[in-house]
Amino acid sequence: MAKPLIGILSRIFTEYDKDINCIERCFVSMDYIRAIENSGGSPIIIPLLKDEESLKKLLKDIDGLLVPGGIDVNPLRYNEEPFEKIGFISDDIDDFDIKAIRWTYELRKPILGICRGLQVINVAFGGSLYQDLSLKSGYRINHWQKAKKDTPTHSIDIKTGTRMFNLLGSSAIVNSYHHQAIKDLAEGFIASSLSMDGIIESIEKVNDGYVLAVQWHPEMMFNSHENMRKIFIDFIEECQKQNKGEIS
Ligand SMILES: [Mn+2]
Repeated sequence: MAKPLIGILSRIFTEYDKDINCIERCFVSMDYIRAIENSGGSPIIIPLLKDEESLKKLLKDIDGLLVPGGIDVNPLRYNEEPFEKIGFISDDIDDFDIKAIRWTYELRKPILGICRGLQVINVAFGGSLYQDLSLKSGYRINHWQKAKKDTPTHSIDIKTGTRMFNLLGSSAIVNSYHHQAIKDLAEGFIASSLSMDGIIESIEKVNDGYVLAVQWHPEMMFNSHENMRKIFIDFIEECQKQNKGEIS
């Protein structure tokens, strides 16, 4: 059986150089590529396209979509004005991510979201975000660790009966690099895990289609933590089952 083709949505890096001026480059972090290829998938980078026909063509060709980390989602997407602690935002990247997520979901192909991926999936399906964790009242733990990228720093409680529970069991310790989090969870999803300060650390679509997303970075923990490999292997196995469909 052929390996499933996994599209990874790219990000934009603007290089400032005194000789070249600012050059925009399209990239995907190597950890995502390695995690997919070491889990039995064939990764392919999807460039930040504006042409809808070209994007749909690529989404029809892939067997699953990985929505990686990145900058903040524009709060106007969930009907909020920007708070002063909002980070970098880009309408081009929001348009690209949200279209790719909705069309891939229409095709009922599996979607795995990581970090911003979780946040933009929640917004694409009608949910909202805390623009900064300081806006959530009460006890808070550190969600931006000062430690090596594969160091697990905070624990999560995983809800019984969820897909994440089947993969990781009732608890896990994860790495953490986020200053935002889900506020209102999109309809049709459940929060499959929470940190000790009540932040939603993973979500999954209930019943209809495979959409699974995590707030931490399992791709950075892939080599050193066997449990994190299970998330990618589960996603790749699900992609293997897919038949190619049509976008309406
Ligand atoms: Mn966290």
